[in-house]
Amino acid sequence: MSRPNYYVTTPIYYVTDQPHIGNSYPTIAADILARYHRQCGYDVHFLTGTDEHGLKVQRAAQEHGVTPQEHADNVVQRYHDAWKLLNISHDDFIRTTEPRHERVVQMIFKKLFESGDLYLGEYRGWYCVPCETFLAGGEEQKPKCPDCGRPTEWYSEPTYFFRLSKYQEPLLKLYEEHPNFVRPEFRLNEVKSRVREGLRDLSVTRTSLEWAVPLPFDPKHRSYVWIDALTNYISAVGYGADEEQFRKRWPADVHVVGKDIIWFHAVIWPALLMAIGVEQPKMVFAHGWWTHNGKKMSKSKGNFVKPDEVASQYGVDAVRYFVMRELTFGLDGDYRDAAMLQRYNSELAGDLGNLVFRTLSMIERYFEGVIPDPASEPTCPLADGATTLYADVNDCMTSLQFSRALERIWEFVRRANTYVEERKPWQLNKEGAREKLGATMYHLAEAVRILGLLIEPYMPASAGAIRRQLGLPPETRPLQEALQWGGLPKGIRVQRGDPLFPKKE
Ligand code: ME8
Repeated sequence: MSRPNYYVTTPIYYVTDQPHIGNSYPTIAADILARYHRQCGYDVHFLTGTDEHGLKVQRAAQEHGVTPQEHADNVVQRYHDAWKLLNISHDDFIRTTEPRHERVVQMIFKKLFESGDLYLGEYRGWYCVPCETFLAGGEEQKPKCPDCGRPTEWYSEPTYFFRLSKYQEPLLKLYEEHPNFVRPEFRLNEVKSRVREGLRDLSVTRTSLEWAVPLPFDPKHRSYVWIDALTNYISAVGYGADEEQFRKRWPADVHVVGKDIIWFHAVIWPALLMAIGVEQPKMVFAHGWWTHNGKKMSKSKGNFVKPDEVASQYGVDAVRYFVMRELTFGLDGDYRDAAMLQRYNSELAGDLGNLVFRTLSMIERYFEGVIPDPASEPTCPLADGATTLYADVNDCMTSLQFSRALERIWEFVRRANTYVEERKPWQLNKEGAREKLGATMYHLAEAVRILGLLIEPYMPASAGAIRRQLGLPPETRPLQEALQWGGLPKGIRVQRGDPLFPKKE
């Protein structure tokens, strides 16, 4: 039987920026979705990449005295290094300067032109270079960019327009028929009300831009960076080149994006797909924005939270855990150094680390490291908890409620720690109640095994350490089956390691 497919994407990051906690956030979220779906038996395709064209890159390269391609080649390496450090398991990394991508951008422009959805006109207006967005308003207005507040530049030149106005009704129908298309719901409502106000045709080419994909039928004109960028989601999976791969992968299950780029993904992208006759992705999920100790992160303030710096202090898994646990995915929040330390010490070192360490220590102490037979008590109160846990976690994962999933998993961690206090293995040992002690230790080890599986998408390295300490081979069964209570074989030898999360000051 063939496995179901799952295709998840991140935004492709500008090579004018570099990795920080903000752009690591959607990447970690997408990684968790990819890992979870692999665990559940899906054939997963996880795409990330870099956005390498546009005026911003052209200018950054000039400043550094290199060609735009050289500039992109330098910066892309920082993303590769960061994703490696953060244990990101992408299946593909697309760069918009690759021929496999540029070909598709050109093909799309040709298609749009032939169908009449692209026409030549005159663009006059204001352009925000850092945000790569065009603004309405006459020449006398000199508007500031509504997103970043910086001054804009005046442009006037012939341009091709994409007939976005034609898609107002079809888009509203799409949102009506597929309310999951944009999540969270409040973002969908914002998008709907803006679309209801009306859509203007979109200027999608520039003659003044050198560092962009030329139109095949009019090469003086080059692609506006957003049409180029959005196309990555289909060019990377064979659109127009490998029909079999494209049919297998598309539509995407979820595009994870920041709230700043929801308009492009919830309006322009679906309109473009309608225009070229391609099926819509199933979901665009917009996450919120991080500040740092209450302040917006920016180059001028130099206050970016750097994942490598936090990881060198707490470990990679703790970074992944913290960003997913701290914020409700979809809402804004603040990265506070004190909150990181607090969650690390109480939830990772105190709750989970302690449970794993004491369980394995007691099995070594009381049973020479061999998992005992639970025959005298084949079930225990933890078993019921584990059954409902899977259903809850699965609901959370399919609706991208990462923080809630972790909260549920930690209820189980705490329940298992309470079980230790209730059963008092040290006392059972003193009393010589071997069977009861054996059952207790088996059930605790089983709880640890199950926790290892459930935290795997979030903290893959710690999950691997738990599995190895329990003496288990890599899990090959689909998650739901692997989570069945009693899956831990008796008689295997455990090997306690160092504490997973040593306490920090
Ligand atoms: O917009 N908090 O690329 P980009 C949370 N190339 N998320 C943040 C963040 C913060 N402080 N800062 C950045 C682009 N992000 C385009 C995308 S997609 C076809 C093209 C995240 O390098 C957030 O997800 O500016 C945002 O959408 C993404 O980084 C933008 O990265």
